[in-house]
Amino acid sequence: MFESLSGRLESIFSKLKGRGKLTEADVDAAMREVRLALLEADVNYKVVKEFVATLKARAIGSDVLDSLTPAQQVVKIVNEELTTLLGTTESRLPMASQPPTVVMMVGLQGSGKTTATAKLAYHLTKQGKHPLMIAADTYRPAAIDQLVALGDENKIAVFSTGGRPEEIVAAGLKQAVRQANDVVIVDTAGRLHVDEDMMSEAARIKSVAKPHQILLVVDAMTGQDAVNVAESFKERLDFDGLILTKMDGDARGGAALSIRAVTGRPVKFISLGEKVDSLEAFHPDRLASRILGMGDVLTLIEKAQSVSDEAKAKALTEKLRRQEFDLEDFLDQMRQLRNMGPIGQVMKMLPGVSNIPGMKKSEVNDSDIKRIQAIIESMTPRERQQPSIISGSRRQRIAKGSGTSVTEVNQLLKQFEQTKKLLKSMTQMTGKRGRRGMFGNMF
Ligand SMILES: Nc1nc2c(ncn2[C@@H]2O[C@H](COP(=O)(O)OP(=O)(O)OP(=O)(O)O)[C@@H](O)[C@H]2O)c(=O)[nH]1
Ligand SMILES: [Mg+2]
Repeated sequence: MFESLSGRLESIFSKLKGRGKLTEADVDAAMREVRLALLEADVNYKVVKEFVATLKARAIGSDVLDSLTPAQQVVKIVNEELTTLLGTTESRLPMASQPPTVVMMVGLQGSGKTTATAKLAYHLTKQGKHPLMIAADTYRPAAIDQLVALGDENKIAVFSTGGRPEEIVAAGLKQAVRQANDVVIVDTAGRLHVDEDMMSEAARIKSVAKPHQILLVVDAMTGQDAVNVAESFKERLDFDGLILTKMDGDARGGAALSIRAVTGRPVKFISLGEKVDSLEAFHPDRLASRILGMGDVLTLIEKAQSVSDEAKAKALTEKLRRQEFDLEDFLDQMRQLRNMGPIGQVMKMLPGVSNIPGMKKSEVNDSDIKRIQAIIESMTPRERQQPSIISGSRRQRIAKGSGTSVTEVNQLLKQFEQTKKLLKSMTQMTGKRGRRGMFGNMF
């Protein structure tokens, strides 16, 4: 997700940071590069134009250029403006005061509606809701079976019956009331292109379902096509928010960065894979930081919390406080990270990780973890507890013992120090707020 844009922006800003004092011409040149990077990421050209104009107006002011850290100020401004572009605030799914809350999914064929229906339902069950999915796609023969199978697999209620889509929806809503489902998600049929047939069917379903929210599902990999589709849907049907799917395959990010500015509708969720648990709430601020390589620590924490072990968490917080966090804990932590799903995704959320050689992009995999494990297991217990004693000759011995190189051992030790620092600053942060366990729950 956003790999190419992220890489480009990082190199633009590291050049800028290398300069110290900045002139107007420096900022101007950097902004030209930002503009190109965004265009290459397939961001809508009007959006790019406005975005860069805003950035320039803010960055060329004397309070930036004359500040002690002008390059950092520029990055900060870019971060803020990216957040604004993506949507400023987190987009929630509002619940109706009178349940059930009805959500209607619309979108082109193959955009990911049916899977997104199940993912959203799954997401809501994690929040204690009891959703009912209504299979109202009578256009594609296997569509109903697909939703029923997803429901069975994930223990989510599905309503299906014969008849026309609007009849199915009416019957499904009655069932939801009978079964006291608090959320109803209606899966509808897509077509290959925006056409009259699809739009009128969607309108008929809308008039029966009276949805509180219409969510348009678009495939992020289709870039500006997704934006055009969204514009058509807005004209013909209107919708309340977007689900961007296949973000896992979208290295450029053009749709995500343009769609809100173009349609005026917020992105509410992004989907990062085929599995049912791959839907994430959309957080513009976190995504902006991720794009700028500043890491997405909050999402990491949330992911971690879902696989956390309360007892270990307390022990770790305690160790950090006593400054006893050692390489054993580090290894343990790495193993826990592996439990969190696609390891590359998780690691990339840590600030600075993308700068560690060999950890670049999504190359972090199980073999990296195995290497880390081999290196740590080649150390003596004392070395693991007190990494500061690992001298040059010890490093050579450890490299030999683990079948790695001294460089790899050095990298690991550096990464250990960075992690320790990060963890420490985070426990202090949460400690100050007096909230036990925000980060403590992590491991
Ligand atoms: N990699 C990846 N694949 C996805 C994602 N979302 C959906 N898919 C895949 O995209 C394909 C189409 O998804 P569906 O949910 O069936 O699409 P649909 O919009 O319901 O399609 P129709 O019912 O034909 O209109 C499936 O193979 C999904 O597994 C995602 O976020 N990432
Ligand atoms: Mg479908």
